[in-house]
Order: sequence, then structure tokens, then C-alpha cells
Amino acid sequence: VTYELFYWPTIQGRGEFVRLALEEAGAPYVDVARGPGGMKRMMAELDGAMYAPFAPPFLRAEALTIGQTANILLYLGKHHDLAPQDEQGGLWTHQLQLTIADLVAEAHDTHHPVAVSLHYEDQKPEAGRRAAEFTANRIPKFFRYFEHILAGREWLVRERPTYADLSLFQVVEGLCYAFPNATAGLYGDYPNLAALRDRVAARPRIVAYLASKRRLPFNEEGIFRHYPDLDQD
Ligand SMILES: N[C@@H](CCC(=O)N[C@@H](CS)C(=O)NCC(=O)O)C(=O)O
Repeated sequence: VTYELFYWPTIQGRGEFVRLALEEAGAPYVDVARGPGGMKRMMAELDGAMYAPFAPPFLRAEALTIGQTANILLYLGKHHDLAPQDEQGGLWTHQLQLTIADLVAEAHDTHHPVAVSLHYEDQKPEAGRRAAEFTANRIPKFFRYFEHILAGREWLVRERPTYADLSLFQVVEGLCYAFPNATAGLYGDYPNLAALRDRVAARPRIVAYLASKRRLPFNEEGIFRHYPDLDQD
């Protein structure tokens, strides 16, 4: 199977959680919207009648169309040994992914606290308040949670990585990019989480992916944006 991934072509965004899973699995895929005519195809799919997703990312796997990041990963986890096959293990991995999705949504809302349809520049005072709360309380609360889950373990779920580990790597990378001040204590304050980040970054296929052109750089159009005003000391 050559998968078709549909996602916005210029940002890592939520598509990156899917890309990391496909890369770690060594699964062939096409990043459709980054190719010729791809955006047009993606927009047509979003307007489709059957199984139309609300928003990218979505994945075409032969006859299947799958939307929602955590749902796509549930599928890939099952078919590429990126999650346990037993019910408890599969649900636990999915649960961790949904918790990561909550953190991602909160990170997004720091620069868009009022409306997705408005520019950041049109909601700066609200963004400042939201980001202050996020960096002071929410990042530490989520990081403490994952630090606790990782106590005495190399990986979140089992003796080898799952898609949840890849996603946790990505969210830590994103938060370190967006909020270098707020995350400066990562290695000292959350050693298990920092070690997991390093372990994922050292996976051979992930190393190759991160060095490739397929990995887009972080930028100020994605979810994790570096606005110094939102990352106070
Ligand atoms: N819960 C969905 C959220 C999808 C989502 O918000 N996608 C963004 C890009 S990362 C988008 O294109 N949103 C358009 C919109 O909400 O109108 C997921 O995890 O996949």
C-alpha cells in the first residue's frame, strides 16, 4: 500500500504526527498537497460526500478514508506494529494520543485564543494572557503527567516505541521551539521526558527523516509558533 496523506503543504501542524508514524514504520506514502495539483485534490476531498473529513490531516489507505489525527494513528498503530494489539494496550496508547491532542490544541490556542478566523495580530492581548497561563501552569501539568508515566520506563506503553512516543517527541520539540524560555528547564525538571525525546530523535528512520526535505521547518504559520511576546521569562 502507498498511503496518501492529505495535509497543508507548508506546515508541520497536525500532519506531522502522522508523518512521524509513517516514517518510523517505513511505510510508503505520498504527501499529496505538496505535489502538483495536490491542493486541488485535497480541497475536493474535503467537499466530498462520503466520509469527508472536517479538516486535514486525513489519510487514504486503499479504499479507506480516515480523518482525525488520533484516529489515523489508531489505524497505523494496528497495521504497522506501532501499538499493542491487545485491547487494554491499544486503548491506553490511544488515550495517551488523545491527551497529547489536548495539549496540542492548548498550544494552538495561545496564539489564537479568540478566533481561528482572526490573525494572531488581531488577538494579541488575549494571546498574551492565554500564553502566560499556558506556560506557567499547563505545560508543567502536562509535562509532570508524562514524566510520571515514564518513571522507570524507556517508552510510554511497552518495551519499544508506539505512535504515542513519536507524538510526544513532536509536541516536546514544538513547545521547545515556540517557548524556549518556558521549556528551558526540560532536561533538569523532566529527565524522563527529555530522555524519551532524545530516544525518539535517535531512531534511525527518524534521524533520516529529520535530515530530509520531507521534514518542514517549524514556522509561524503552524501550531507551534515562536512569538517572543508569548514566551516571557
Ligand atoms: N481534531 C482534529 C483537528 C484538525 C484540525 O484542526 N486541522 C487544522 C489544521 S492542523 C485545520 O485545517 N483546521 C481547519 C478548521 O478547523 O477550520 C485532528 O486532530 O486531526
